[in-house]
Amino acid sequence: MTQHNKTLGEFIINKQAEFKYSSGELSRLINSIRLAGKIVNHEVNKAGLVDILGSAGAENIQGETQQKLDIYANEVFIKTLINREIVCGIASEEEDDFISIKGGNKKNDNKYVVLMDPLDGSSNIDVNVSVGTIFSIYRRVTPAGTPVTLEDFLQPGNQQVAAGYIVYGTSTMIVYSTGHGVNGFTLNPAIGTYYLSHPNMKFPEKGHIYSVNEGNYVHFPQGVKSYIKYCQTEEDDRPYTSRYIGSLVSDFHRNMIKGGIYIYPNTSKNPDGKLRLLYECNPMAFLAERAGGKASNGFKRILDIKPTELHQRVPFFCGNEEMVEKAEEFMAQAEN
Ligand code: P6P
Repeated sequence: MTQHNKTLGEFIINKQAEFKYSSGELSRLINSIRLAGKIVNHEVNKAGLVDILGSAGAENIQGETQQKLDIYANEVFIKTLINREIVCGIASEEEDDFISIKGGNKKNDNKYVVLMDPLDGSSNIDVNVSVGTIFSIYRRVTPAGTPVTLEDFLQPGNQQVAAGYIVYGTSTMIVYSTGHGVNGFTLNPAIGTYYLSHPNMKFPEKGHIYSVNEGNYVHFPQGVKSYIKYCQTEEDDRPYTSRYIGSLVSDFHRNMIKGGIYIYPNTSKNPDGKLRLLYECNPMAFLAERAGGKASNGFKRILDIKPTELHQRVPFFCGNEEMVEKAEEFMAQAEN
């Protein structure tokens, strides 16, 4: 990557010029996520060296033992967003309830709410496997100047104004969309600057990778079992390759670049699936569709699901449009 690539800051300024009515708040919001990502990246990259590993003992609302980096990342993103006085509300996987935020003038007159999974895949931290931050941005729907309510967070994913992720991997990247195309920026840690490295990201026409935790096979619905057998059958361009990192951001990122499908279905253990609709599935579905892919719960477009709870879970099928549609075919057949 040559250093004359556009920086994220230059890209945001250019993009803002395209939105002539933009107040610049969304740009400032993306910028604050950029900063928080750099701070978290610094800790994630040295996690093996300092005593920040291992569980902090507390449990989050998901009943999962929180890794110390989970808590740290959550605090960094919340503090950065509050300090920049850009959002009027935040919901996080690590927070039982949403947070209402007053602006500098002690009023709730900012217009955006952010939903996030501050450190997805955190169970991989101790084994040095890449993890990520996922974020989703909406305009508030309740009156400006009043405290946000749950209604501002329970919007369908088709109302998102922006979404993205930061992947803390062999290199740190921020990948996001404000609705027109998906762009990836790679951090040059030596100077703390993100450079446009993956412009206009699109799923390849064909995908040959399927990502699912086959250890749960016996608990899968019949449609998923049939689709997995289809992927493994020697016919046409199959068998496909199985790749599953156990970190949604990493599996999604690889599949968007190389072509593939990620599935986390409902199982007898997790009857609604494991992934959370608001701050995992909706933002990834927003990106997938703008990269020419598809995302559903096996039957219905993820972005059209009307949320009913902050931490609700949904089955998740996401990736190449052709692969998701084939999986949906098997799901429909199994229903009939
Ligand atoms: P399992 C991480 O906890 C996560 O939410 C996703 O990032 C990941 O794809 C999935 O859960 C892994 O779950 O049950 O296969 O370990």
